[in-house]
Amino acid sequence: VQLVDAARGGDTRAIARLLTLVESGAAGLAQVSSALMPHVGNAHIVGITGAPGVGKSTTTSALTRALRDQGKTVAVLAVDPSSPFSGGALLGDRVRMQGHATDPGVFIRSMASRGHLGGLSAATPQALRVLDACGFDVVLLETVGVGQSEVEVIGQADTVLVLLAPGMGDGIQAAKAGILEIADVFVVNKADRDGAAATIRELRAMIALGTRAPTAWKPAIVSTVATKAEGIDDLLAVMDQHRDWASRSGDLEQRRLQRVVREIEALAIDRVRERLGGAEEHARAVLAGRIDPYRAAELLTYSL
Ligand SMILES: Nc1nc2c(ncn2[C@@H]2O[C@H](COP(=O)(O)OP(=O)(O)OP(=O)(O)O)[C@@H](O)[C@H]2O)c(=O)[nH]1
Ligand SMILES: [Mg+2]
Repeated sequence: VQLVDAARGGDTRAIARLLTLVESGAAGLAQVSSALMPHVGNAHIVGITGAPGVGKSTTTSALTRALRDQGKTVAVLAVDPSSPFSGGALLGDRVRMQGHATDPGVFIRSMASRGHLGGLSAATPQALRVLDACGFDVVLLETVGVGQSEVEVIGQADTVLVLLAPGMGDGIQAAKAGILEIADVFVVNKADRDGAAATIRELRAMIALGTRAPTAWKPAIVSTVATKAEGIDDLLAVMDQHRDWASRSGDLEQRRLQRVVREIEALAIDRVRERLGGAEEHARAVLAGRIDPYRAAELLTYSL
């Protein structure tokens, strides 16, 4: 709890230590969590996702610079749900983000899943809470890849940016993972390349065909050249518009509510799982044909 005070006072090492606690799922987390609670709810959490190489890290860096120019403080949380270790991609990101290394208004951290159950989906909301409570105006939550776990992680954001690049055929890839449905803003990056206009047309057509309710937010499309910071100011403006719309319409509150519902359920399920003990003995009985899986589930939950 002292650690929480230090972190809120802007002590970068204290923030980092809190995040390590969260990441490792250490005991004492509940106490930390409750100390954070009175201070959360002010940060704008912006998720950034898209296929590998589309320009997420470059965009994150450009957004960070532009937000700093507006006088806002920024935390960047790079999350890699698919690999248990922070690999090369994140290393490369460190190099890209180096321009912000000496700026006390910017905090950068990467998280990998460390292989434990429920790992990142459980750790991400806590980590966001830490950064929110520490007073960062904007938290940029960057994921690697577009799989199911990325959708889960990015679902923690108030505003979701989905990055595409011309000619990568990733529109369709992303659609499979369900990421298009959760986009609030489509960012067509690498607009300096051929095919950007075609990608925008495809997106417009897709949005027009979409099944979202008429009162819902209509996903915006912004084109950028992240390497030259082109379109970044437009992107910031759209991010703000979305945030304003979301708080006015009640969408933000609804999202936050659903997020906490999922978080509580996940924590509760962990507890139940702990109390259940192993199912292996019952599994053997099922395999041997002595009982069926329904009966096994009954036996397993008998003591709950
Ligand atoms: N031409 C062009 N290249 C870009 C643009 N934005 C990023 N790049 C380049 O694309 C490459 C990948 O960019 P990253 O920002 O690392 O992409 P990423 O999505 O973070 O990649 P992963 O983390 O590996 O998934 C780099 O070489 C960038 O310099 C752009 O707007 N135009
Ligand atoms: Mg990256």
